[in-house]
Amino acid sequence: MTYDPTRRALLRGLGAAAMAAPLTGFLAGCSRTEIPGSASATQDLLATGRKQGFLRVGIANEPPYTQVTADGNVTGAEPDVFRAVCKRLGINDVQGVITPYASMIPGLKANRWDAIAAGLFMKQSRCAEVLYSEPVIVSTESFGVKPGNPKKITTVAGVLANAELKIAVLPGGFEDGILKTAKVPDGQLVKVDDGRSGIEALRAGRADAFFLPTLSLTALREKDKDFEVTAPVGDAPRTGSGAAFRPTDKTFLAEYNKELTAFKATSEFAAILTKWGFDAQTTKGVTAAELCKNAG
Ligand code: 6CS
Repeated sequence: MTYDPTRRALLRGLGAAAMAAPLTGFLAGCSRTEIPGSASATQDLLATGRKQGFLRVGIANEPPYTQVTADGNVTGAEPDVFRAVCKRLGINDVQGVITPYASMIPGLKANRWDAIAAGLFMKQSRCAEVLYSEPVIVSTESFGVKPGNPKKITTVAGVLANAELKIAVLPGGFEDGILKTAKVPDGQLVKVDDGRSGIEALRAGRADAFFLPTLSLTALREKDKDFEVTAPVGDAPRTGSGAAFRPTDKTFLAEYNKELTAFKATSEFAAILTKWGFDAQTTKGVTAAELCKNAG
């Protein structure tokens, strides 16, 4: 899987806003809906993917769900499974485009990428906009807290019960949605760009906790021991994710799910998930339909 450095360099240059804006300058002469190399302009994603030899996916950079290595390789549990299933469909390469979670679906609908493989957790509002594959990952949420968890932050209900508490979240992320659904006032939410800035907010005392998937916090703690990860949050919904496609790509989804189901029965699938710290057993019997019932 290759990471498209020119696009990253471009996006880095243009900053967050550019993540959502069409890169008109760079792609002079191209209409908004037709990005060279993007398969989105045609109805037949599979044929186009096979013909051009790759698909583009929206990703984050949040190990173990997604990771971009120093040499530009795009990996992590979701992209690795996506790549393997694409190969089974005769599409040998996948190009990753980093974007915030809140921009993943708008970018997919604006044909900036052909799919999302980032650990974008299923919930009602998202399932109403995109077609999710069957789940690849089932996981949990936790709070990153100061050593010893001095404010005893362990549940969503506990956050709601103490208006003093400030919780760092990714804007438009699943955790932001959980707190909003629980009617936690906006004033208690501290918006941060990514994992590292969430930990910074905690260290600087701008937040009392950072709400993120358990394994993402655990990965962050490998580099920075200055915080603790709580046990999975009991009153947070079970999270699950798979690849996401445009509503117009029903045919592709059907082919993709067929190969994914076969792939999930292989030791290679289990090996990918285990490598990234996930338990392949947890997806057993869990369906997209079920996870799409998650509120928010
Ligand atoms: O689906 C989401 O929005 C969340 N997913 C991951 C893997 N990390 C945080 C993000 O909020």
